[in-house]
Amino acid sequence: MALISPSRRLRRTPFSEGVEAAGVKAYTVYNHMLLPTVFRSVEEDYHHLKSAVQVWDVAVERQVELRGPDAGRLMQMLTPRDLRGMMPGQCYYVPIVDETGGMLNDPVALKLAEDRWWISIADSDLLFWVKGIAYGYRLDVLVDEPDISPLAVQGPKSDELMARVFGDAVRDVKFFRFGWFDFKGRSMAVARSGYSKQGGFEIYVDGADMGMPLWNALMEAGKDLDVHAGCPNGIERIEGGLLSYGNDMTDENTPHECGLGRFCNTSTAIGCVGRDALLRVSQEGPVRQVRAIEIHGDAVPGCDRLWPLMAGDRQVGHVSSAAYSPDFVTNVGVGMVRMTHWDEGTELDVVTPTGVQPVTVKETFWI
Ligand code: THG
Repeated sequence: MALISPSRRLRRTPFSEGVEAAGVKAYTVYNHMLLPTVFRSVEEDYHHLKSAVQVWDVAVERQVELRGPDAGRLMQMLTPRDLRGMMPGQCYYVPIVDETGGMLNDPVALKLAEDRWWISIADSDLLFWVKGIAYGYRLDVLVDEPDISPLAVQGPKSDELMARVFGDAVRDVKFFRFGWFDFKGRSMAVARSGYSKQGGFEIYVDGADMGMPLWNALMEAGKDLDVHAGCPNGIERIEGGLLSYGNDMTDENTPHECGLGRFCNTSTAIGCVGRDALLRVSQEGPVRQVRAIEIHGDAVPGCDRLWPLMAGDRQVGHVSSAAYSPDFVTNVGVGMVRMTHWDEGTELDVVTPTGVQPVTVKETFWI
């Protein structure tokens, strides 16, 4: 593939210098920013993520900040997940839908205070939608993108590394909770979360000037833990069933089709956009849904377009992400499958650019 020309529109991050020094081999574009995808090789990165600890530049997880008296009301307008029980210090995975119930983003929301929230977004320009709703409803709330850049620490040795830099108290942070921790005199939110199933933290680095000092401190403190620069891993995240907005779902899909019905409380999320549309789908249920797809045979190429799923000569869905898994010794995939063919064990064929391969539909992902 040709190179991407650098320019101001393709934003660097506060950690880009460290990422380059670590020998990044490939990037993707996410929220108009560079997101590393490979350091040593996708497979080497995968084994290392599962056995050691990695530091990830996930500054592309931009924050949409809501601040002011109507912040809570606006947040509840944005998502069908009921936020009434959410306390400051909690993170919620929240589907964001449009007026038709179509997915606009699948961020992590952080409640900092009753009147202050961060929405840690996936790859779509959610800021415009949020500003539009705030303005259209004349809400008393400020909506902007603050100078906050998440840095993830992921892998089985994350607790040890984080304790060395932030102190032992960081070990007590529970899954999808965050606390405030000091780094060089700056207070930062540190959550137990991240886009892998290997455990770890996300540090919401406050101020671009703190990027490289924190990156370097983590690399220095973790030398004997074999810390290395890493990034969301394309194999591991499929094994774990972590969905990728724009790849595995778009605004053509409802949360229920994405398997995110458990994060929707359509009857109690009063005032949320898309509620009427979702009330219908939550009662009737979706007619197609995300499934784990095991692809038999040779290692598949990268998936950069939808691959049709066929039952004989009838298309019954598609595969949207796939990779060869060294640990499960098979190809793992994410697909969207029609109700008639979504049961565990259903055998279908997938049409990849390199040929037709048999697949099995699975009820659950690998990890
Ligand atoms: N962390 C933060 N922001 C993010 C991501 C992240 N923004 C972009 C992208 N990732 C958003 N998508 C996801 C997808 C899955 C999860 C988080 C964000 C996730 N899911 C867990 C799971 O499915 O096992 C837990 C969900 C739960 O039980 O609440 O973590 O990674 N800051």
